[in-house]
Amino acid sequence: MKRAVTIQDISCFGKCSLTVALPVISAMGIETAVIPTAVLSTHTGGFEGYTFRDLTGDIPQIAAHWQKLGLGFDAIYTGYLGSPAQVQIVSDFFDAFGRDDNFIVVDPVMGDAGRLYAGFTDELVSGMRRLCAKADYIIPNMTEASLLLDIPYNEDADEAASRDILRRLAELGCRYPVLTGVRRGGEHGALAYNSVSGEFTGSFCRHIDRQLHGTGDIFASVFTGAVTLGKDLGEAVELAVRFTSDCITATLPHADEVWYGSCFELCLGDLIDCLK
Ligand code: PXL
Repeated sequence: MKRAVTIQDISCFGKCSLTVALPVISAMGIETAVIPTAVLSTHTGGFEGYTFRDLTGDIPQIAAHWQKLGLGFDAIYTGYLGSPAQVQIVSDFFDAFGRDDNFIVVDPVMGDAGRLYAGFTDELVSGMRRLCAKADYIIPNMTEASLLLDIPYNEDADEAASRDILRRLAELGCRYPVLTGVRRGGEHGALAYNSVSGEFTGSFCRHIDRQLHGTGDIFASVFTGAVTLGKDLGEAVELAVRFTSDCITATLPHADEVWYGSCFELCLGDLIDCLK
């Protein structure tokens, strides 16, 4: 059985980060270890007065125990990280657990729709840039790509502009950048760049004009699971685009009740079926 570890916060209510990554990657038949980086009462996107317990100090202790046990992982996948100090500790985790025969996915969770998430600073952005340099795959959305590259946010970036962004993302030091939120006519999807072969690969589906929380985490979780299972870059992007789109579609009838996240649970059965 393949084994992944995902490192991100647990938002107790509101579907994102670990409450998405753990069920999605597990459903793909992959053992999924977790390191919760913080416990929040809710995610930070739209809820007032959320609590935030920082678990940064626990991460090196967890890592040290795992090293003593001789544990290893086929995939290491990081998402939302709450502070620059945490980014450095995760970077140390990569040094300790990264191997030639495993891979690292960094989803540089920092913002959406042209804005940084609450509480994030320039220092976090530069830490995330350094973390991306250590990853095999990075999965920024357009907002995060513009922060990483220090360029203006371009909501309407077309395929040609997206290719240019991907080439520049690879120059940060990551071989396989994947850009989400790419527009192509009336479609929406993701474009990936294999900087080793120079090839681009993308997947698109009908654009649904609906901003939902946690869709980036759904995409990154399915993508990580797919690569862990041996899918190639194009197949992983295709599966992640299709599943994320299915989750958004499944949420539309419930949209008033679930503005805090998508109904991905309704689609897990199909994800399992399509991997059989
Ligand atoms: O979905 C990304 C995410 C993860 N974790 C927390 C968040 C967000 C987005 O807002 O607030 C705590």
